[in-house]
Amino acid sequence: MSNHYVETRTQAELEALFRQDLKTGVGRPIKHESGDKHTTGEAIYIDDRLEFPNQLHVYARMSDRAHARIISIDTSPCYAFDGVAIAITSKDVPGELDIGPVVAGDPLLAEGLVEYYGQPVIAVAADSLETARKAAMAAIIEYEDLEPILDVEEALEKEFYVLDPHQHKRGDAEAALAKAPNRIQGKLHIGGQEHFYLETQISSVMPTEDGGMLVFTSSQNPTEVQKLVASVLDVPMHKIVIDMRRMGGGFGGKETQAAGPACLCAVIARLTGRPTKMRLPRMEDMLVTGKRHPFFARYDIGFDDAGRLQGVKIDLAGNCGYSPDLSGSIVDRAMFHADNAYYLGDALITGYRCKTHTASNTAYRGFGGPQGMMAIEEIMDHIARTLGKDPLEVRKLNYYGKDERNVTHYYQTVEHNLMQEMTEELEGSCEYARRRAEVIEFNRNSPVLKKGLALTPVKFGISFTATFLNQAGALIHVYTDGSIHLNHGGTEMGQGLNTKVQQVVAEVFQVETDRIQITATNTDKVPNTSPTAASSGADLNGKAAFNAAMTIKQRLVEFAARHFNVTEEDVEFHNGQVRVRDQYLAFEALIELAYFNQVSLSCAGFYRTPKIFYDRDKAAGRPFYYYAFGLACCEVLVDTLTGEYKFLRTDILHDVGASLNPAVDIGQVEGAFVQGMGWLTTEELVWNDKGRLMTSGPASYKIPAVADMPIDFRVKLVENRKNPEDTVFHSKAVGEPPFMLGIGAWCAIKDAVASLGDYRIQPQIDAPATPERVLKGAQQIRAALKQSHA
Ligand code: MTE
Ligand code: QUE
Ligand code: MOS
Repeated sequence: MSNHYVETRTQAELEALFRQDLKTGVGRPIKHESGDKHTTGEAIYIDDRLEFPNQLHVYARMSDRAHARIISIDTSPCYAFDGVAIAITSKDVPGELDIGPVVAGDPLLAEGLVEYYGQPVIAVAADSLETARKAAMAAIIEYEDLEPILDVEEALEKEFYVLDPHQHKRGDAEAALAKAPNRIQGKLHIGGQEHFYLETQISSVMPTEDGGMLVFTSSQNPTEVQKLVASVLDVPMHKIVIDMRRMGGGFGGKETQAAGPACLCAVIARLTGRPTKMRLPRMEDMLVTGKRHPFFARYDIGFDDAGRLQGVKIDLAGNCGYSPDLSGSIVDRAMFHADNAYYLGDALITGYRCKTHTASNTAYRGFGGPQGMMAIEEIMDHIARTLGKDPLEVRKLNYYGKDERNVTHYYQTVEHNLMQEMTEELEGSCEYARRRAEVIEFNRNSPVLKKGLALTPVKFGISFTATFLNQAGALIHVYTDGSIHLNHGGTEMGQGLNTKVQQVVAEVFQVETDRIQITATNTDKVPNTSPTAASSGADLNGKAAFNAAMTIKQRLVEFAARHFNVTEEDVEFHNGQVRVRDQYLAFEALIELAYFNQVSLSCAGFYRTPKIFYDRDKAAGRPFYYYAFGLACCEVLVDTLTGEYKFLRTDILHDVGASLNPAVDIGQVEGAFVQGMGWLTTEELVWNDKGRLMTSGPASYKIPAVADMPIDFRVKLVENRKNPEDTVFHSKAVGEPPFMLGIGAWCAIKDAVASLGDYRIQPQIDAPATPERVLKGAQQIRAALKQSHA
């Protein structure tokens, strides 16, 4: 037996293999890399890891006041419980107390003041979670209550902000409004949304040598956790290693707010010298962590008699909760999407970051974009009802067009706009005109049950608007047996990022994906990474891995040309084999040969997005590398005496450029649509007048279930439209854009209710359109009709 690679196949057999195509390369609908493990339960999440000996469990006692001064904290009663190791307050944090991601504002434990019901005040570590919880509840905390502000409109009125207002401006909106033939105003409340990842926030920390820590965390942002753990411990970042294999869902909720549990564990591990774990029970997770920002929007718009916008003034007030977190960028993204797919004319968009005494709201799929789009989609419906037109006609009339009608209110030109052709395609394939006529006919003969139909577009800007974040790294090793180790700075949260990056590397080396081992995201392999967010995980990390793989491949090509005395053009990789002029050898044979000839088989790759720039002071530039487009047509049946509804059918046409993996992408589109529909229909967050979140579990907070899906659900990806920009294999990002297709569901409900007033009255149906709100909208129209008949 030899340890060396021995070829047993003939040249003819190798050549035949060479001529076949790769089965798992780019563009193939292969299943998720962990799909089997997800379904059998073999996928390892942090809570599934073997526990370290002598490990502590942490429970944080939360504030039960929305706004209060802390008079005193007595933790001595905690120590009466057997198994309690330590009870800490803000004073025990050795380094920096604040863990705010961009600017300060988030103390790890409250100091002197609590600013929301649910804010962690003390943390207790014990040998079981149950003991830690009982002990934490025994501590004595005295408060002096202060007046909380809980309402976003009140905060706006009082100019109670976490950050300053900001504007996007084009032309003279006031003058355009004054001379427009039609002018209307309106208001809209848009609800928040709980992330409801299946795996709650969790971290497990092991103290290592030299004051270091090995941190397992369920985070979209390992580098930021590394930085914050180092900062609360007052050690350099090089002491801290973050390991992140997978999350049981993130959806933006683990972009900043995974850091809290990791930092608390690290502080306790430092103080006790023991390994430490913290996993938030569902209710604690829902009380402590922030959600999607609720928004209050108001508008004043002018349009011509056809329904074409001439000028808009839109105020977008985000309810940020008690601290800034990422609210600066989130409200910015809402403002960037206040146009959605439409040319606004002269525009003044103002974003407010309102402070309330609630948990600090954070990233959530779409990152403010969905809330910004809700305002303009409400405006489209409002124009249609005012003029008595089909809302789709008004939408199409306002689409970005050619020449001067293709520049956004932040001065980016909308290039390669697919909206018009995609609308034509979906209108045809979903038979919009025929079904519109049928819906009108049905409603004429049905006084109580009403059908609604809506076809709504999505245009979503791809890139972090904080331009520096658009960078990524990767690390590839090829071992001497031809197996490949792949690491990159992105994180897997179920979205299929690892599968896609694996396919990219498979394509470059022309080997099947089973030869490529995916490994945990790790800060000591790829440093200084951006969060996996803004839908750009595959765009950025796919390119970084592509660059690393291409470098190794080029070394192999140069080596083979030299070694076999041929030209570089004579060396070709295909389907696991390498052709060297007219000779064939297996990929692993070439790798072994390269190793013996001292060729480096490991490489780090880097990528930065080209072309983008943005000057926030001027509110102008090209913040987005490109746009992703999508459309949904939703049909609903509403009972206008109860407000209940059922979605009958949804047709989606969505643009992912040249798909890296159509199976994963269709899964993303379906999941995002249903999550967006849930946001705008059944997912209602309710706080009481003391600022306590009353919907703190699945019994009172209703996410969509299988039976809430449209009965007939048809999802199609745009064909033959690769991304014209030089993205990884000309694909487009998919993670967030289809979330906003859910707006079609909300518009369909409003369409059904508007039929009560012969489509001439716009019902006020704030989001989420729960049955109660739908019923109120129906009653509003019935009352208006009664008044006009009297
Ligand atoms: N899909 C699953 N299954 N789970 C998730 O947590 N997060 C979404 C989206 N799709 C998410 C998901 C969000 S908020 C983003 S920004 C993207 O995935 C991030 O991954 P990507 O950039 O690799 O697409
Ligand atoms: C979309 C995003 C993010 C974003 C901008 C987007 C995001 C994010 C940040 C951000 C901004 C400034 C920082 C920082 C992060 O901006 O997720 O650390 O200093 O974290 O358009 O998803
Ligand atoms: Mo997604 S909200 O950008 O994590």
